[in-house]
Amino acid sequence: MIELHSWPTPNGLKVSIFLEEAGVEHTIFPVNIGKGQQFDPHFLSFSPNNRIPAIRDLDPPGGGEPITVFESGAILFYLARKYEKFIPTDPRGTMEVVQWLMWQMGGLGPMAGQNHHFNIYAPEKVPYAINRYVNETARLYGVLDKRLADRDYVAGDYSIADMAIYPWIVPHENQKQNLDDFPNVKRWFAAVQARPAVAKVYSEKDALYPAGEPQTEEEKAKLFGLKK
Ligand SMILES: N[C@@H](CCC(=O)N[C@@H](CS)C(=O)NCC(=O)O)C(=O)O
Repeated sequence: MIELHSWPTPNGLKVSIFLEEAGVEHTIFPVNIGKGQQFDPHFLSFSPNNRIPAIRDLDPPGGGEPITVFESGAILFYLARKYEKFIPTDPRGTMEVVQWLMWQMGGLGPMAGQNHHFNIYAPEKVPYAINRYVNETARLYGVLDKRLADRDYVAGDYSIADMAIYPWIVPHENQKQNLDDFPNVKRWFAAVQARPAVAKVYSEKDALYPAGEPQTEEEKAKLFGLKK
């Protein structure tokens, strides 16, 4: 049994996509990051960066104590290896997937995340920051578009690299990106979106993660690191 400690953000949903695609039995433990639940001592004991998602594998390969994993890319890699799905086993194929997984983790995720922050959440509009992150997001979409020019998926067959990237393309409008400018990304996006497992994750997320009470100003300040 896999425990998924998560919230329906791009980094959280990529793990849900894997679990759904692979048909892995799991239990969701919502961690409402708007309400500060990422600072709960139990969650921090296996997710020391106070960020979702994290997993606990109660039946780890080889037995013994549960294996815990934080960082969504590491989680996808762990699950893909454990269930031998959505990552090739040969070194060349493995590294094709890992490179693009790392590209998402180190590039697209952080840049699009800052793009969201300065476009949507920042209390003041800072044109320099908005332009920087919108332009960098566009550059990364261009890299992805080029990569997809002569292949259906990012790294050979549909893999954990596609699962990691897709949730970060879903909010393209918030990121001030037009998919018509990236025709290969647009085609790929439609193909991933049409997968039954992906559609299921997105249609069920609101019911699985109840929003609860509205966020207070204090909780908001804590989430954005303005208050300890
Ligand atoms: N590199 C991390 C990033 C995780 C991350 O930033 N998670 C966000 C939600 S998408 C979070 O938990 N934020 C809570 C906070 O900032 O306190 C990963 O991919 O797992």
